[in-house]
Amino acid sequence: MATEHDISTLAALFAGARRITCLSGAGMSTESGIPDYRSTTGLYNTLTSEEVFDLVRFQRRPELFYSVIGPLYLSILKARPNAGHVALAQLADRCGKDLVIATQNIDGLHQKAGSRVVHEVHGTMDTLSCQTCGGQALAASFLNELSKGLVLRHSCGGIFKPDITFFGEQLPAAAFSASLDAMADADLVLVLGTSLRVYPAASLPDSRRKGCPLVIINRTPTALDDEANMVFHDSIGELLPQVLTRMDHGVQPGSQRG
Ligand code: CNA
Repeated sequence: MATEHDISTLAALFAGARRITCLSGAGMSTESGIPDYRSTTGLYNTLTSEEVFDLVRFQRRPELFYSVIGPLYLSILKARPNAGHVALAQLADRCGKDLVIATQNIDGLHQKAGSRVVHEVHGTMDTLSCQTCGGQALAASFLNELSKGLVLRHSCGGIFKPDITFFGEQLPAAAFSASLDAMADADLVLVLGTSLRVYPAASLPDSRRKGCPLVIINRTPTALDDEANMVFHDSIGELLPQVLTRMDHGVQPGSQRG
């Protein structure tokens, strides 16, 4: 658990930064009711395994993807941002920070919380592309089919694939390159709710400048913990709002090592 002193130190680090770049992962959204992959309650330990997001398997047997993921997809489309998403958005709006978010999440919740600069390095669930004609559609137009776990099809008869990055696909190049630039420009890097096990996204914080402070908030340890200035094995939705409140009460900018 973060102590009062930890919260003050983190608030001072935030207050002293101008350009904050954040890498977020599935743990950012568990408090919105969306399971992550690798926690004990995550998808890989409850519903399915990595192969459901394998591109070749999807192309051969799309029904295996939609029957498992369809109902979950529906709940993600309906999910609301949690206190962590809101606090992060307020770092820009209320605290005037130049905030860039590189997210591995495909749920759109950073944007729904009001964050304006969000690079979706694993794509988005909001849109679908036809594998035959390339036509696009909004996933929200298929709520009924998703709830029944049916394969989504374009009017041409082709199968729709969600615009998320499957294993075996390239990451969206523009989003990844913008994320690399934002890491290199940052004077504070935050890593929030990611096991840092999926590459190349997990390597993004390596592009930060030498000496740029790194803060990790993740319930379980990550491979970057040893490099970080501050590490919190806590809930993002509980910790971040406390840090914002501490900033509101006024902290002296500083960058103590925690
Ligand atoms: P992951 O490997 O499941 O890791 C999530 C991490 O978050 C774990 O280490 C948890 O300990 C931690 N965690 C969970 N809840 C919290 C919390 N409330 N506060 C702090 N830490 C928490 O997921 P990654 O994001 O690292 O893996 C990348 C994958 C997951 C990407 O390809 C995503 O597309 C994919 N994913 C996204 C979503 C989503 O968009 N919401 C959901 C599930 C998976």
